Amino acid sequence: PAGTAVAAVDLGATSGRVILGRVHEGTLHAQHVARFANDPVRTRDGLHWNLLELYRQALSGLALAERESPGEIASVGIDSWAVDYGLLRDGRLLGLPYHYRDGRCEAGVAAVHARVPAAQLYARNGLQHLPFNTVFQFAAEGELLGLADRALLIPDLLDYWLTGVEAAERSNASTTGLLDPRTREWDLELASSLGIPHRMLPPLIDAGTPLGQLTPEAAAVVGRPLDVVSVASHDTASAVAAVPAERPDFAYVSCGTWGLVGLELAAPVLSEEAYRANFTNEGGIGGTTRFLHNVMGLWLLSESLRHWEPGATDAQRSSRLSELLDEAARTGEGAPIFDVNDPVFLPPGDVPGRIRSWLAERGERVPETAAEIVRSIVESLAAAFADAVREGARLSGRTVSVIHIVGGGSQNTLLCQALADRSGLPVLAGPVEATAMGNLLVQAQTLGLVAPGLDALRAVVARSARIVAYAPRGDGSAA
Ligand code: LFR
Repeated sequence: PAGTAVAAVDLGATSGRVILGRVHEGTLHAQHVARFANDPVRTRDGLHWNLLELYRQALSGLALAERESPGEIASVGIDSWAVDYGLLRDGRLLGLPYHYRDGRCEAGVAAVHARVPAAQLYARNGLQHLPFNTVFQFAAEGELLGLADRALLIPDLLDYWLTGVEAAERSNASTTGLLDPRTREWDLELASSLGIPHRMLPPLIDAGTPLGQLTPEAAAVVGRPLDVVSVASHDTASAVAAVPAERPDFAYVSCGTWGLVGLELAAPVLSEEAYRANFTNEGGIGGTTRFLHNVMGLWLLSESLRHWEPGATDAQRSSRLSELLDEAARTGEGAPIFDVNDPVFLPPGDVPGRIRSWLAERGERVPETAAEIVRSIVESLAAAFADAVREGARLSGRTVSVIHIVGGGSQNTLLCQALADRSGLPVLAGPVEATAMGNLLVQAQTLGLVAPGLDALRAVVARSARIVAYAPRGDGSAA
């Protein structure tokens, strides 16, 4: 349909896309305009995002969208993965932003914990310990930090390049370790005690805040000075907003590179138990808390494929993965389960070899063929997802009666069925593009095209997406 459109730039850890959306009679129609690879680059000093390339691709995707729908795009919003940032001085980028899978953070973690012990840090920021949380990356910067007068998270940095406006959108700011999850303001006392100058932290804004028009330089590429709106710029926050839940007692798995598993709560849970279970309290839209745990996710499959098919294109790898999943489905029950959350699986490299060693070291059966390894990964992911749902429910004192899985993993039928079996709960799978839908619909709400509130947003998703239901087989004791 023609008429008012909104554009989402959604950057994932392995690919990015530009998607146009239109809301018609309460239904969202989304149209892919551009898709591009996100290939990090290793230089002498570590693993970096190719941010200029991502910015160029975003601009040219928007230019294409404007050419296809001249004059119809009412706003643009950007989301990406969390925690990573660029340091700036006088508006200029200092060095290439690091990839969170770079291994430089160990010293940063030790330095932070020497000043604020882990349990105390959690009591303040409610964030699960991940070695790459922004606060640890800052501590690993060394001298450079003192030169910077600003840090902007990836989507905020791209918004800044697009509009000249410096801000920190709250959903993503909540992954830095420097935001107070109760007040949703910067914890300036914590920043001071870690030697982080307050000037580094930009003014906070909520999803749905208009940022302004494209700069003349950006408008020259796109063809028109489009309006930019801040969305839930943390991809997981956009995805959770677009979970098509119709009742409150749901858990979610946002499954892409990572599997983000948890519940939506009205307030953070900062208990000793939540700290021990390493559950996080990230910010959702409408002041909600995303009480969740990071599980390793489809990364284990994509990185295994990269190892098995070194010279292949993305398309070749994904068709090989489909073949392997079909084969894996026929390998039968009883695949060996490994702990997907073991940090040995975090860095890029020979993931299949690490899985085999992990199992061998513990005297478990070692999968031999690629299909057997794929089956082991899928079953181990499903087991970890089911555990995290149970744990999240226990820690928050809530009952869960359905699991929604969204993102790329919702297309993996083997994974969805295994999740239903291992949790003993019905699983509703879809939409695949939950992140982009959350991005588009927050913009639609800002424009008044969708009624305000999370329930109204979710109702649009429920009407627009194809959802597949998986019923648990057995009683969940497979777990
Ligand atoms: C998912 C995600 C996770 C975050 C990880 C690293 O794409 O944003 O929520 O923990 O990437 O930034």
